[in-house]
Amino acid sequence: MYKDYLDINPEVKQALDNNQAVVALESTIISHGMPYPQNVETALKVEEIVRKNGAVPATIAILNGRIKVGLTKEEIEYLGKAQNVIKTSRRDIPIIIAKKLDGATTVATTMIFAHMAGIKVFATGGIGGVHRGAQETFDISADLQELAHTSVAVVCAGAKSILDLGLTLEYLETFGVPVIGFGTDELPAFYTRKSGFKLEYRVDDVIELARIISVKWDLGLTGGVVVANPIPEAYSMDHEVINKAIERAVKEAEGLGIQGKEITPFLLAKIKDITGGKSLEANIQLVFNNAKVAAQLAKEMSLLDLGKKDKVTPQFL
Ligand code: PSU
Ligand code: MN
Repeated sequence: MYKDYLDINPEVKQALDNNQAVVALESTIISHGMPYPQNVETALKVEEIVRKNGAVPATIAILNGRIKVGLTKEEIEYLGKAQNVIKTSRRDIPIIIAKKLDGATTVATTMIFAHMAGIKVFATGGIGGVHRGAQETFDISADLQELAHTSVAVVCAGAKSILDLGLTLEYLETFGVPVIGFGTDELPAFYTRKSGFKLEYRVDDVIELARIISVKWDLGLTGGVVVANPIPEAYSMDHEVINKAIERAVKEAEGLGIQGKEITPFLLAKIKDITGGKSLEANIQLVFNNAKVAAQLAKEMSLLDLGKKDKVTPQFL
């Protein structure tokens, strides 16, 4: 039974039992997405922002083979420094747990564990997607299949143009995943507010967002929702600068033959070097902004749930 493997932090447990707002946070961004010490500083600040906006943060990881929903400060510090933490997507979970290893959860895995714990809203930086050249490499992030099946709303700043954004949107459409622009008509491209890809739906406030997500799950339409929340104007990067950096990083990765799960961390680190650290600053700021919106959304969702006769939200079995 999944509960045998799961440790829910007491504060998170209490909030969930009392139908209070909780926001899930991932840990691959800590161990593989940002360098130390900015990774730890950012993770702690994100938790603070979630609290300020009325929700309880639950950073998720696997530690010594236990699924942890809600990490302590010390555990976040450990994840940020340790060298042997394994980037854990859906396929990796059973091995990491059975071997009692440490695993940092990707978007896919964070969604799975959030859903197990009963958390409906998750804030991150960017989701994985269909990689450029996937027609040949088949490199499509497991995040997309998770969004297809697991009922958690993911607040992100869109996806990086290290991915093929057009194909990523097509994939999400095929699998019935709503992509909603929060205050935007376009899919944001992580470091920039615009990507050139129009979205079908735009919502400007969290109340309407909560209603839409709630309707989906009330109807038994299981699966995730992507809330695409653009980076604040003040921190968004120059299109040309960031696109050139991405092109260069992608070429280098190809030249070095980097593949599979190593690609995203490699590109993130390369882009940071090429932009002299500017991409990291943008990355940090957009995560803060997503944490704020996610907390406000989680609050609205819990208010809506209070008014419901039956809790028909799909539960993990
Ligand atoms: N995008 C980022 N930072 C990250 C990731 C994506 O800007 O740290 C991580 C997330 O955890 C995401 C994962 O789920 O990379 C996707 O990796 P892959 O493409 O190997 O599935
Ligand atoms: Mn991949």
